Amino acid sequence: MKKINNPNAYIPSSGILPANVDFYKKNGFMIAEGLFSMAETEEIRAETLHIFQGGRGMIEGLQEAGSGETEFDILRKYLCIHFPHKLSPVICKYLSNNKITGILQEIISPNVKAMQSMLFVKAPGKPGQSWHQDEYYIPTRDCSLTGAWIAIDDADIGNGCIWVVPQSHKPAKIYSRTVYKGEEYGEHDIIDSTEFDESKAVPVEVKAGSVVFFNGYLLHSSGRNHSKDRFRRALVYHYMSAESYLPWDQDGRLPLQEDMRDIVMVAGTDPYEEKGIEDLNKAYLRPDFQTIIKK
Ligand SMILES: O=C(O)CCC(=O)C(=O)O
Repeated sequence: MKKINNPNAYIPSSGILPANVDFYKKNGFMIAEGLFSMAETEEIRAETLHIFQGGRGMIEGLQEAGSGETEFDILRKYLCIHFPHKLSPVICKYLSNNKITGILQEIISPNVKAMQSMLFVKAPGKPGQSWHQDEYYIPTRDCSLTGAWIAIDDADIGNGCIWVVPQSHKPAKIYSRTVYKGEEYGEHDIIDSTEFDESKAVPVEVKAGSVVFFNGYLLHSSGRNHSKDRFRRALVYHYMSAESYLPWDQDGRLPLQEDMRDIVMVAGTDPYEEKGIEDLNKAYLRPDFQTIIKK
């Protein structure tokens, strides 16, 4: 497994150091290897199957699991479910796990809220996610948006690990977009690769249980799962400073408000507590456009 060639990219198991925070501020990402134990990772892995088996309720697009279907048969149909924390107490529990929130408080603010979760299955053959910035989709505009990407399986180039362009968050600008016609990625609306130097991209290969933290303005992608028989499951949570408003319409799924309040406070106190919390988002399956087109 390839390592990032700067030791400060890796948070030691004894806890985050100022050198890690400096690395993160400069490069836009860092890694906590083995942050979750094998038992914790296994709990998330088992919950992933349970969700896709319909054990947390049927959602649109989920297919009833047939009686002789194996884990492989069930999971290979899916790419990703959005907002699994809305269905699953297990996924909800890890959203505010203090091993994650302790790190977030060092890089975001003492007060942190979460607004999104995504659970990727990425079966063998499934496409990757093209170059993008999470900030484009989740507009916080204060540079505090942070993804915590938890590897449920070992992730490497072969099964479609995350790639990042170090320091690409620095201009704090939204890069322009173009149409993509290749095969590696599942989307056709991607960041224009003439806008940045793709040769600077590095793969972030990690073992199961590791967590990759990345800034919302950082250019990142993931490759297609080119392996024959290995899933590339990952659970991603998104967080931001609780001090900032969140004017997010969830890609047109919600009416635009100045401050979307379907959030979970995961650390510190909520400066806007008087506004209350709303239950607006629902779990949904991400359409797998390439599979749909090829059908
Ligand atoms: O895990 C992946 O394949 C993509 C994840 C990602 O790009 C994200 O969480 O923003």
